[in-house]
Amino acid sequence: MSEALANLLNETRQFPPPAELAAKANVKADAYAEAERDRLAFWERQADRLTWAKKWDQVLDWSNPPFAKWFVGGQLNVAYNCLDRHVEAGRGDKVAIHWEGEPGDTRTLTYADLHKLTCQAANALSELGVTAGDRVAIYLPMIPEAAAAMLACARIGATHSVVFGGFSADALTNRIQDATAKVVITADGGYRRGKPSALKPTVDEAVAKCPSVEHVLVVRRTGEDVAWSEKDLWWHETVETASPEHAAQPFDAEHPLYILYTSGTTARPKGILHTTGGYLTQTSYTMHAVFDLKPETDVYWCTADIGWVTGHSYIVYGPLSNGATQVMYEGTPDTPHKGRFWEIVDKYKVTILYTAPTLIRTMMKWGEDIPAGYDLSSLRLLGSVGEPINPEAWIWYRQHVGRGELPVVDTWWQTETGAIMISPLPGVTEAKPGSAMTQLPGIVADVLDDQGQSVPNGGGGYLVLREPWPSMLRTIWGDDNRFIETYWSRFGAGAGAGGAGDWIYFAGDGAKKDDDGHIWLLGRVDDVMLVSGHNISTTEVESALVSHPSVAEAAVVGAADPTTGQAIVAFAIPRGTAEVSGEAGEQLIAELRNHVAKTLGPIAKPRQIMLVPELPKTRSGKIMRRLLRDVAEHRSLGDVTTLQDSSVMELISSGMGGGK
Ligand code: 6R9
Repeated sequence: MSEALANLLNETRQFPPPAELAAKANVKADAYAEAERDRLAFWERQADRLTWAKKWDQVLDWSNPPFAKWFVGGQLNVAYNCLDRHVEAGRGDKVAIHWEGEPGDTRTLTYADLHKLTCQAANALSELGVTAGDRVAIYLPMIPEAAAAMLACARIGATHSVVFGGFSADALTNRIQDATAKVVITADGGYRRGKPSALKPTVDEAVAKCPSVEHVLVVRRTGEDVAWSEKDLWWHETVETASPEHAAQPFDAEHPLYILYTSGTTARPKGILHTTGGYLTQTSYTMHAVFDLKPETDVYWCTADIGWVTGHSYIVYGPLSNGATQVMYEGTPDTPHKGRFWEIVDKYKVTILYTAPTLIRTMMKWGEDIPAGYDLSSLRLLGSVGEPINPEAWIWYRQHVGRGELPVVDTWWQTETGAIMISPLPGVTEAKPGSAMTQLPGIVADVLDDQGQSVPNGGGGYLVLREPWPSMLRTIWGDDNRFIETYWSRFGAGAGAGGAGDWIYFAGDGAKKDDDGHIWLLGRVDDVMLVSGHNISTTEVESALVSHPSVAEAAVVGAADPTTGQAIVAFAIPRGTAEVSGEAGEQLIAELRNHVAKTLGPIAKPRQIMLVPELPKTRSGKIMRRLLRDVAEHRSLGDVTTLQDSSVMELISSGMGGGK
């Protein structure tokens, strides 16, 4: 990427960790040097945080790149590490999950309770003929059974494939077929936006097309009527009547733990495969290091859905392997009112909150009076994941949720990486708003230019990972070639003749190093704009827009332009109080265009800005710029199946042509 991009960045604020947190932090600054001295020995020490049935013979086997094997010869059981060992150590009465249903019903599960339910589910699955290596699809709302189902699979060595409960029958069908799942675990439905939302009919439609499925286990959550077939079994009649005695067998460190499909931009989703020992080592360590988790006193809450990797790694495996107490919430942030999240923080005295920029920007739009109405004094650490967080959103989060004093950890990672890779350490790093800052100890990240050269500080390019890491994906399920092509063929040895040398993982994200060498994520490479020969990142223009007091959220795309190649087209959601109709709207648009030009330079001035009420988002909350590009270029919309709310696009398309 060009120098224009490198010059855009101008965020200079910096926030050191609170002294008390720094003094008591789980991980201190020496971890970096320790890992650098001997990376593999460092990861061995982190693997030792787990309980192994058999110790490994070799830390890393990288003799057949890019197919990695970690902790070769080692054996362990993931569910044992997440449950049994805490119970055996006398912590069975400790709360594992404070569950809050959307309608306000609650359940409290101790480690002993969750252990019992998991053992029963493991026995039930075994009785249904599920054995190690079989695949089980999980299509559930955010209820404790989702965690128990995943852990039950892990316990018996079955590979789970969790499919987000908002996905359609087609999406579910494709995923069940790709993994040839033998059993589906679902529910009659869950609660969304104040009413029951059915799941079972979607499963029925999918299972009709999936001959591999032998049984469907159905949790009763909403109590609504469901159609019933001979494959269906009620969870409460099958699992809850099964024996609670179950001895966890150890599995090989490289035994497949789960497949998780990334929606991606192409039609065919990629089944990302994660395995056992390395995955648990890194999710467990990063939970301890990045969230500074103190299992005795912390109450942790990750607002993600279990259908995403964040839910896998930081609701199930990371927190439970560390013996955390956590909150799990079934519903939406504005049901029955816009203070619901803060009410939950207040009620359970949450100390660590992990959420997404899309949520933070929504809260900004709703206004700071809402969090101000609750007691958030229990909080001590805030995290962000999923998209680049705009500096103003970061500052708002710290100010209005974090009392202007809490550390914010902006954590960069992917379904493919399995665990957090780039993030501040809360007791060490002087964080800069908008930057994920530094590779974690044991991780080797870099930013390369088009030629594959590492860019100097101040330069921008492509984010890569130079060394294998324990929780890395092992392949794309059933498609090794696509694995190599997608991630390993852009740079390094995998790029063939021109790219000799080491194997380099291509993350698909644009990034830059600032003058101190800190990393700033700039959005997906596909989204980068080329304006008059200059690469400009969507993230930076969006952040400039969000830094204007009248803008809550913005999305920026490059649209074909006869003179500049691509021109910047922006979509902005005004903040609650901004006047946006008629002349006031025109005035605001003119002001915003100038504001961007002033903040980033004239090259980044949008050709056109539209004020919109909403933005198209994936179901995991990421902005779908591809669809906005279709609108900006007056094309009919491409694949909208992963869109969260399809009415949004109609609203935006019908308004197009209005803004200047
Ligand atoms: C964990 C997760 C991965 C993509 C990733 C990047 C974006 C995630 C980010 C971030 C900037 C962060 N992303 N965290 N970008 N800063 N802190 O979200 O996994 O759903 O696979 O998405 O999300 O573009 O490549 P996944």
